Amino acid sequence: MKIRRFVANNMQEALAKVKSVMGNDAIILQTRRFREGGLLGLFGHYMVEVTAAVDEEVRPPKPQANLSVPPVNTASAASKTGVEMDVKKEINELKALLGEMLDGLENRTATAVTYPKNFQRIYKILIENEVEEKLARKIISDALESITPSLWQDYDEVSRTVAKLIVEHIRTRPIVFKKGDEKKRIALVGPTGVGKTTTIAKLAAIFAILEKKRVALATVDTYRIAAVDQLKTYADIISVPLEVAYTPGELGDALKKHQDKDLILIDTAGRSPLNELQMTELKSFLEPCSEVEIFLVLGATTKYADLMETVMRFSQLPIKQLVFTKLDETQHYGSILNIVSKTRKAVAYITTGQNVPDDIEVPDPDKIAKLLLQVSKR
Ligand SMILES: Nc1nc2c(ncn2[C@@H]2O[C@H](COP(=O)(O)OP(=O)(O)OP(=O)(O)O)[C@@H](O)[C@H]2O)c(=O)[nH]1
Ligand SMILES: [Mg+2]
Repeated sequence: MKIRRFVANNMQEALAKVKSVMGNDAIILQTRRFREGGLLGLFGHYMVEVTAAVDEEVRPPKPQANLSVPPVNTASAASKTGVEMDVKKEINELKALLGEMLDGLENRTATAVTYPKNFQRIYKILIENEVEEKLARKIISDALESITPSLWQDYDEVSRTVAKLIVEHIRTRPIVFKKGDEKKRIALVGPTGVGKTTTIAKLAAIFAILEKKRVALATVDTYRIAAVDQLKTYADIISVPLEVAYTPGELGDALKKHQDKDLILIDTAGRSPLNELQMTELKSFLEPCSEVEIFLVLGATTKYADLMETVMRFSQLPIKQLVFTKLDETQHYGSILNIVSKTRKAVAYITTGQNVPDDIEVPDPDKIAKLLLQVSKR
């Protein structure tokens, strides 16, 4: 880790210097305002000092053409004294800085960085809510940059700004019929047991009953009798047809048979993202159907690393949107933010329980941001 201090006339200038020398990954460790010039500390003007750090392997500082130091003329007593004083001053400043940083270290809990108070508090909440460390730092650094230092003491202002930055990461795109004659074919894919079939039942009920669309269901999950039965039960209750496709050809036939329908929802068998054979088979069903949009269903309770692995494996398919299930089973919504910011995919729906059709919502980015800024009840 490389640590450097930057002095400038104002915060914007100082942060611009940090960015240009240390890059976007730099972390602000410390900021301070001090009076320079004047007499006995009076009548000077304020300067801003920012101490920033960056992982050396991330981006080494660019060589600065104008930073070459003129050779010191050791023969000149006057200039030697000047240099000595400068060095002493520098050492004293570094000592003071080190002291402050060590204080910060003692106050630290699980976090590795110290930001100004309110930012540090919010950073900690984000980490507790399982926002990935790098993303949390980026959000906090962006917030530091966009709030004028005079408002840094205002917790609500900092929290509002961070919420706005979080919201920018979350795009939502539910199923919407823009034109009257628009047709949608949607397949839900995802790991075993995340809630694909239940979500299909919820969507079928909403569109068939509430939105009065013509809906059909199809399933390619034919490995277990129970899987077909589960969907058949929902299809009967909602009064929509269900097609069971044992081969890719049969899925094509089912889509053709129901070409008059506004919406066809296709259920698939839970696939272990680690099983290549299962993935290849799933691909063989969906690849020939170019009109089918694929939604990847992810459990909000799944560990971030496993979610990333799942997203990576399922990227063999053209994933259009994401669905997050089981939000009712977690208080830590960080993984949603982590995944959407990494994949840049929109979220179509979130589900919040087992009740069909009630427990499904179009995500509200403001609500997610608010939840992410709440102190965990754990
Ligand atoms: N708490 C909670 N449970 C849910 C939610 N969605 C689905 N479930 C439950 O999760 C379990 C599995 O749901 P399914 O819909 O069968 O999951 P699936 O992805 O189709 O499973 P496979 O077909 O076996 O891969 C069931 O007990 C559902 O009731 C949700 O939002 N919250
Ligand atoms: Mg299922």
